[in-house]
Order: sequence, then C-alpha cells, then structure tokens
Amino acid sequence: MTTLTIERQSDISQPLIEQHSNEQLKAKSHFLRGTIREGLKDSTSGSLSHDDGLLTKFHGIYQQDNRDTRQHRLIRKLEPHYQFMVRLRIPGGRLTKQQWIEIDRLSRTYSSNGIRITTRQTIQFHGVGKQFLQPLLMSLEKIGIDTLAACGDDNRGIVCGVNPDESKISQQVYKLAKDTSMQLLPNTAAYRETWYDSSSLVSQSEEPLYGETYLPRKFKIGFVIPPDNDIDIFAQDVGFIAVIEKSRLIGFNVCVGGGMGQLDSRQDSYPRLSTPIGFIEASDAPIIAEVIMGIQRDYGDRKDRHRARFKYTLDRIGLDNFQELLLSRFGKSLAPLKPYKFTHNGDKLGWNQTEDSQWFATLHIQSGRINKHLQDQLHAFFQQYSGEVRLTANQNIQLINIPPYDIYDVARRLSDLGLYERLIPSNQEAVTLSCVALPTCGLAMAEAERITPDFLALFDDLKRQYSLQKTPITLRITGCPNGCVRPYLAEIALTGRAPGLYNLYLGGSHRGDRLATLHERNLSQTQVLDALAPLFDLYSTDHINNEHFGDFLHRSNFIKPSSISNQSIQER
Ligand code: SRM
Ligand code: SF4
Repeated sequence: MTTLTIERQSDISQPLIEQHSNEQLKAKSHFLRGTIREGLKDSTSGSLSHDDGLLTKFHGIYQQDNRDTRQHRLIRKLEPHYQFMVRLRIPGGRLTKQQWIEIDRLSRTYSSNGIRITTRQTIQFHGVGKQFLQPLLMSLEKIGIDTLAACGDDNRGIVCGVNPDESKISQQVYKLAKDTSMQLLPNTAAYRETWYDSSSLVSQSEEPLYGETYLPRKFKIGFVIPPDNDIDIFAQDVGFIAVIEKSRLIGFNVCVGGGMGQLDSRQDSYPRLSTPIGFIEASDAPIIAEVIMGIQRDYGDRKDRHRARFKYTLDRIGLDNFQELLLSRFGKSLAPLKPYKFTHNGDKLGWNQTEDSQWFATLHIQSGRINKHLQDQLHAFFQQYSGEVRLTANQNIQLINIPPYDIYDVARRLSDLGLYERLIPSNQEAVTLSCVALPTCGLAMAEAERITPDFLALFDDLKRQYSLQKTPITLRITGCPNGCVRPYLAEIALTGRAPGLYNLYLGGSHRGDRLATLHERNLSQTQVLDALAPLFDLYSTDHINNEHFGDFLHRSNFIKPSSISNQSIQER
C-alpha cells in the first residue's frame, strides 16, 4: 500500500462547512434530487431555484436566459427570458437514422433554435421552456437516449475518435468507450424519478462510485486512434491512445491531466496538455478510467472550484505521487509507452472508404449549428437514408456505414437537396471551430458562433493577399477564455474578453499536440487581422515545403518555446 502523505481534499477529510458551497449543496441534495420536481410544477416563473439550477446540470440540463432580450426585459421589469439548454449523452457520437429523425422532430417541438452539434460529439437543444423538459426527456428515453451526466461534476460525455481505415479497430475502441461511459455513469435514481416519474427510495448505497458529493469538478475522457487526433486527445482529463500492431488493437497509451479552461483574472489557471504516462491492455481501459477518476474524487480541490479540475490536482500532488497512488489502486504498473504519431486533428473530409469497403462521408456544419433550413434539408435526406450517423468532435456530421451499392444514390440525394457542397467545404472552413457563446451562454463575454461567417470571410481575404488561400490554418474562436472549442491547441485562436474584443493566441499545431501562446490582448476583429498580416507575409515567403503556420512560428522562433509540447513524447 502507498505511504503517501499528501493532503487529501475529499469530503471525508475536510469538514463540509469549509468546502465550496456547491459541495454542501450536493451533499444535502439527496443524490441530486433537491427540489427539482417541485420547481417544475411552479408555473409562476420560467426558472428553477438557484440550487436546483445547479443540480439539473448533473441531469444534463442548464438553466439559461436569452441574453439578447435581457436588458429590454429588465427595463420592462419582466423576469429574464428563462430557458434551458438540454445536452444529450451520446458516447462516441453515434446515432441510428431513426434516432436522428426523432431528435429532429423533438427539436422542432421543444427547442427554439434548431439542433447544435457540440465539440464533444453530442447534441444540444437550446431554448427549451421549463414546462417542456419532462416531455422532452421522456420522448428521448423512448429512443434510448438520456441526458444523465452530460453536464455537472461527474464523468461527462466520452468522446471517441475514429480511424476509418481501421474500421474493425474503430468498433472495438468505440465499444470500450461505451463500456467506460456506462461504468462511470452516476447511479442515482433521481434522474428517473424526476424526469420519468418513477418512484424509489433514497438510499445511502445509491452512489457507490461517486458518493454524495460526486466529483470536485467535471471530468472528461477520450479515446483516439492515431494518426487522426480528431478528438484532441491532449485536452482530455484522461486520454486513451489506441496502439495497433499487425492490425490488432493491443492496448492504449494512457494520458492524464489535460484541460483547456482558464480565467483571465487568475494567474494560477492555465490550459494544460495531458501527460502520457504508460501503456495498458485494451480491456483495462474502463477500470483504469474509474481508478483515475477515483483519485480525482478523493484528492481534487473542493474549496476552490477554479482549481478543482484534475489537471490542477495532478500538478499539486505531483506526477510521481499520482503514479504511486495509481499503482496502489490499480494494482499493477503501467508498461512503458508505445510509439505513436498523429498527423492532424480535423475530420476526414469528403468521401472515404473503410477497410471493410463501406463508405462514409463528412458533412461540414459550421459551428455545429443546424438552423431551420439545414434541418429541413437533413430531414428530407434522412427519410431515405439507410446508413448510420456519427457526430464528430469537430462539430460535423458523418454519414457512416454506407454500402458500396448505395453510394451513388446517397451522392445524388445529397446533391438534389443542396447538401453536396457540405462534403467539400473550403480548406479554411474545414479547420475552423467556434463555440456557442451569445445569446445563450451565460459566460460569454463576446460573440463567437454568430461572428464566424463574417470573420472567416475577412480571414480568407487576408490569406488571399499573401497567396495562402490553399493553406489551411486551424482557427478557433470562443466567446470567453473557458476554451469550449479547445482554442489553446489551434494555430490561431481568438478568445473573447469583452464585447467585440478578443485575446489572440498563436502557435498551436494542426496535430493538436502543442499549446498556443498569448500574442496580444483585447483586440478588435480588425486589429486581429492587422496583427496577423505581417505574420502571413513572413510565412508566405519563408515557410519550408508544406510547413504548417503553427510549426513555422515555432521554427522561426516567433513563438518562444515556453509552451509545452507533446511532440517529443510522440517521436520516441
Ligand atoms: Fe464548455 C462551460 C458549451 C465543450 C470548457 N460550456 C460551458 C457552458 C455550459 C457555460 C456555462 O457553464 O454556463 C456552455 C454552454 C453554452 C451554450 O449555450 O450551449 C458550454 N462546451 C460547450 C459546448 C456546447 C461548446 C460548443 O460550441 O460545442 C461544448 C459541449 C461539449 C459537450 O457536449 O459536452 C463544450 N467546454 C467544452 C470543451 C471542449 C472539450 O471538452 O473537448 C472545454 C475545454 C476542455 C476542458 O474541459 O478543459 C470546455 N466549458 C468549459 C469550461 C472551462 C472548464 C475549466 O476547466 O475551467 C466551462 C466553464 C466552467 O465549467 O466553469 C464551460
Ligand atoms: Fe460559453 Fe465561453 Fe464556452 Fe464559449 S467558450 S460556450 S463563451 S463558456
């Protein structure tokens, strides 16, 4: 057993009263029940109480208000236009065609702004009224989908990349991702009681894994199959990198402690790339994920929520101490890391065939937003489609498992419905991501999704001036520093600071394995473009062969090598 003496920050070692108020709320919530059921019946307000609003996050539901109408309603002394964001739990992002068709129908019935594909391979409904939450969740249950733990201090939706050239292995990895999701799912009956009206008794054994205070903070896991880093493995709290030998999945390299979020106001907050720590057999993935999550449950900071993510726990206790804890709880050492290599972190575009001869095609969806028009086009398409659907961590839709005999029909229908051009987005569109931000995100300080089309047009113009129109440069835009589209991995990132103002980050890589560095603060969109112009000029003349922009900035010492990179490990 370990002789570790590091301070344990868990619920059992510290009086609850000294911990963050959210910890006290969780503890008294009767395993996430609170008074949500009563609140849903209260028709005098469109909102739930503050405490219940925090608890519903664990149920995948966020209380928000329409920020576009906030000021206007305040002047008229009306309560804010409360509405809810509902995030589905879809591990690995796979849906059947029937599930898509029903999600489409439900969004038309209950949500005010179409469907939003997220950067963790799932779907969000925005603008759902309080009175519609229960019918929506009941309808989702009928198609085998819930929202449990899609948000909250628990293991969030597990992302799973795909290497379509290795479709047998993709299946195996996907199954392990699903198994891990099930293994780490909260056990509370509160979800079924609240949303499906089932009855049960609160029992202390309700959450054997999480306990009554759950985790100190959200926890994220991802699986990836090199050479595609299509889920940004180094941004995950725990990442599993598939290792394939002689066309067999032999196991995973395990990475720990990734995370993007930071606060501009806190010097001690930072994005962090995960650290690869060793190799495990494939079947051990769910159990080691549980063990690592257990360490975070017991050692994570429960006083300061801004320092509560696993990356900070790891840096506080130290990698060696963490490894010692892991050994004592997992019961065996990890083997040395196996070599791996990533070539890019986007989706495979256009048409592709898998090793078992099935076809798949990626439909590019800007910012993941499926507005009414696109929704109608997709609705018509899915009526006659016989394959399956996969949502990607780059906010796109993949049509998968299309048999060879069907491909011409599928292509023709996409073309007839005006969807074909989504298979061939411009190379810049294909590597651009932006987060939801305004009007729904309560944390947004600036626009992101809504300014993307205009900013992209200006960005493209600038590239053209320096003959860079054929060069994709990963560009990510967020409305605040929280990093929901993993901006600190991009070659160029804008993170919102205030209305119309952004911090400019430079120098991440197109492989998703290097952190970008803060270049300038508080720039308008025009100032961002002005700051980029001389760099594009240099890059266009001085880059070597197919060198990417982020790599060029590093080689030319424009970016100081202070930012951490996982490249050295990759090239072992
Ligand atoms: Fe996020 C909070 C949207 C992926 C880091 N994120 C939020 C909230 C819920 C705002 C809030 O707390 O009030 C946003 C809801 C906006 C809305 O109206 O829908 C929000 N995050 C999103 C989505 C929808 C962005 C998107 O455009 O796709 C993504 C949903 C993923 C999902 O399906 O689960 C989303 N968020 C991410 C990612 C990317 C990832 O996980 O791969 C990150 C960075 C990785 C990480 O966690 O470190 C991320 N979101 C955050 C943070 C910063 C956490 C931190 O460690 O400090 C917050 C704020 C917080 O938790 O306090 C946040
Ligand atoms: Fe909201 Fe900030 Fe996340 Fe964008 S990055 S969705 S503004 S929390």
